Amino acid sequence: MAPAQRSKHAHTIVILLVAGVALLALVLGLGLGLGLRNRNKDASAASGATSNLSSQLTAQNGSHAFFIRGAAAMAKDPPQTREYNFTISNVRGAPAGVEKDMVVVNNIWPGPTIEVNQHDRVVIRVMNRAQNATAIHWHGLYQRGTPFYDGTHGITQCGIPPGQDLVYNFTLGDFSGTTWWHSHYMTQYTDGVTGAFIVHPTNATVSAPTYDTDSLIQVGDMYHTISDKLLAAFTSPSGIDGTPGDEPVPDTGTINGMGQYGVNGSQVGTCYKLTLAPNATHRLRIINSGSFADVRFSVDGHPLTVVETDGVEVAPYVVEAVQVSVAQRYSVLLTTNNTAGVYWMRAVVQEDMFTYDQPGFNGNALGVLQYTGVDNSTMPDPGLVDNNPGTGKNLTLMDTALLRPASKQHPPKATLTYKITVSFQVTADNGFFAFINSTSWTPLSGSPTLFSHLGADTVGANTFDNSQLILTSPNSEVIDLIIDNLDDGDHPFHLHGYKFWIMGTGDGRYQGQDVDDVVNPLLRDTHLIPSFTWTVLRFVANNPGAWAFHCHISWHMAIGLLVQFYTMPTEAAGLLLPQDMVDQCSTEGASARVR
Ligand SMILES: *[C@@H]1O[C@H](CO)[C@@H](O)[C@H](O)[C@H]1NC(C)=O
Ligand SMILES: *[C@@H]1O[C@H](CO)[C@@H](O)[C@H](O)[C@H]1NC(C)=O
Ligand SMILES: *[C@@H]1O[C@H](CO)[C@@H](O)[C@H](O)[C@H]1NC(C)=O
Ligand SMILES: *[C@@H]1O[C@H](CO)[C@@H](O)[C@H](O)[C@H]1NC(C)=O
Ligand SMILES: *[C@@H]1O[C@H](CO)[C@@H](O)[C@H](O)[C@H]1NC(C)=O
Ligand SMILES: *[C@@H]1O[C@H](CO)[C@@H](O)[C@H](O)[C@H]1NC(C)=O
Ligand SMILES: *[C@@H]1O[C@H](CO)[C@@H](O)[C@H](O)[C@H]1NC(C)=O
Ligand SMILES: *[C@@H]1O[C@H](CO)[C@@H](O)[C@H](O)[C@H]1NC(C)=O
Ligand SMILES: *[C@@H]1O[C@H](CO)[C@@H](O)[C@H](O)[C@H]1NC(C)=O
Ligand SMILES: *[C@@H]1O[C@H](CO)[C@@H](O)[C@H](O)[C@H]1NC(C)=O
Ligand SMILES: *[C@@H]1O[C@H](CO)[C@@H](O)[C@H](O)[C@H]1NC(C)=O
Ligand SMILES: *[C@@H]1O[C@H](CO)[C@@H](O)[C@H](O)[C@H]1NC(C)=O
Ligand SMILES: [Cu+2]
Repeated sequence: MAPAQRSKHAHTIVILLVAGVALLALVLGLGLGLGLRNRNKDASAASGATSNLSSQLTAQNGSHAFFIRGAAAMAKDPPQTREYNFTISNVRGAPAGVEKDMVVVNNIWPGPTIEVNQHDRVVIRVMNRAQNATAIHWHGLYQRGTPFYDGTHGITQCGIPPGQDLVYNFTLGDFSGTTWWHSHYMTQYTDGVTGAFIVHPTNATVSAPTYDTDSLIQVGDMYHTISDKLLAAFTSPSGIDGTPGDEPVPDTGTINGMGQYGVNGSQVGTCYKLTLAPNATHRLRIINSGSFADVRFSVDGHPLTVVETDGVEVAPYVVEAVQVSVAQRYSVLLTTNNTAGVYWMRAVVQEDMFTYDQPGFNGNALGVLQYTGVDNSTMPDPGLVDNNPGTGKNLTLMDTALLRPASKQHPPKATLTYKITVSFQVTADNGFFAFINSTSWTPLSGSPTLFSHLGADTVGANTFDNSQLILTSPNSEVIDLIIDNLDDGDHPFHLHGYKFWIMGTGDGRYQGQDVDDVVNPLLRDTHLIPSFTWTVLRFVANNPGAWAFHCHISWHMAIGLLVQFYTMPTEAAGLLLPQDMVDQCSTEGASARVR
């Protein structure tokens, strides 16, 4: 829900930044390897489990923490099991200079990067030392044979209760490319439970891009307030700003956990600095791990060649800026063929969906691309900070409709069609909820779909408990999912367990248009469905399990914008559930709805 109305804050930032730049340059020049988090000067430890992030947070190695080993180095590793320990806790942090409550993994944000080869086994021990329950979703991975490790609270598991652990243990199957992991428990990921997940292909295709370095660019909007409070305000009868349904507007944006914010006339925060060798080709893996807004990423003076979307290699497509919706990923190649120097890197939070002015909002997150050998204290021209892509004169924005898989796609004909509608409504009790048809999803406490087998026996579309709309298909059906977005907002929809082909889109409602003649449609796992449009997505439903299809905007999912597919339920029911997961359901209890 988002009446279009642009707010105008961008210009206030210019003056503020200059001071910040000087400070930043000093800090980086000292070689503290931080760039990472701005240490809070007067951290006031809040209640209970909340601790002092400035003392807890371990600095990753400056910008180099976001370089990954890369495919060539990883190819030398034999197939293996890769183990990770994730400790979740409540902390105070100041990623963009302003202290806030966070929930993070291993005291860092973005959280630890998982980098593996395609056929490796991954074992992640999640130790929940936070105040609330959690569940970690490995976005975009198929979990074939292990749907119970998909990490979706209410669908594939009960939450991991505070104080308890859960080991996720799975192999990668067919997925390779750029993805991420995040909490799938309420709106918890908004508070910082996010990180990158990179899978290198073991059988590289002819079309595979070649590059000299490989690094991560995790971007997103960011809120200074803990998500619970924002959600409560959002769902209150009067809404967060007096209008029910107006989503919380973020405060700022970040690049790899760093951003800037203007406070009382001076800029606080740090810039992420990426140092790259000249005359080389560099792969940047852009991930929008934010909660609400699209982010437009660009690097001054450097065109970007898009080569991957959500783990799918695409035909090279040169743009000045890449627009990334929440939960989407793109790999781009950047050639350092400009004059050796320093350039602004920009992650501009898009304001199209914002419905009110957020005082102090700074959506123009800046980072620095520096050529190796250039003096570390050099900063790009402050006079250029307001040169946002899209407002410049000759910038070419990426048009997602022009993205084409490098390996030509021939989707099979659909054998089963489901149609759903997306809408938002104020209910009789003055609540504001999101609906798929007439169902607004809410997790059933202690009873996730995959464990209760809700809907497993009833092929077709069925609603249970007034809150669970479950679309069940018995065999390897080829499903066309037709979505009519009746809302005035855009929604980045994500399907768990699969990728889908984008068969067709158009204005208004779907009227029976033929979508079978599309040539080489894009395949991905997260797709932005614009306001008042229809979309047809197709997938081969051959992965046993219960899979969420939902809007990835944190606020929208939390108020119910989710439908479930139960595919090959007989096979799913035949899988042995890990006993510790079953036990955690009795801890969660079946007493009350979570919402
Ligand atoms: C937080 O940690 C820093 C560094 O150890 C310390 O200087 C500061 O006093 C601590 N603040 C609180 C409120 O504990
Ligand atoms: C970080 O730097 C330290 C000290 O220079 C080094 O021992 C460590 O291996 C580095 N870690 C990473 C992830 O690069
Ligand atoms: C994870 O933690 C366990 C228990 O503390 C430890 O034995 C193990 O070595 C750790 N694994 C990794 C990969 O850090
Ligand atoms: C998380 O825990 C805190 C403290 O117990 C509580 O106030 C809050 O409502 C909880 N949030 C959720 C989403 O359960
Ligand atoms: C992970 O699963 C494999 C295959 O079932 C099993 O052999 C291994 O012991 C498991 N590892 C852990 C840590 O549970
Ligand atoms: C590797 O990919 C090629 C081309 O896609 C395919 O023909 C071959 O079977 C694959 N090999 C393996 C071991 O997967
Ligand atoms: C900014 O100014 C306001 C009003 O004077 C004050 O309440 C607030 O504490 C100041 N914030 C900072 C970070 O100095
Ligand atoms: C630099 O490389 C890009 C390809 O990434 C190309 O489009 C551009 O024209 C080159 N610029 C110069 C100055 O050679
Ligand atoms: C890149 O290569 C060109 C041609 O070899 C050379 O003139 C230029 O100085 C190099 N640029 C940098 C930054 O090293
Ligand atoms: C810049 O900083 C890096 C490490 O932070 C250091 O290795 C390098 O020598 C410095 N370069 C210059 C030109 O100061
Ligand atoms: C287009 O971009 C080039 C360099 O990227 C710049 O020199 C030129 O002024 C721009 N043209 C316009 C009309 O903005
Ligand atoms: C949802 O509603 C539409 C329009 O009323 C209807 O055509 C469709 O069959 C419904 N879908 C499901 C899954 O019930
Ligand atoms: Cu949405």
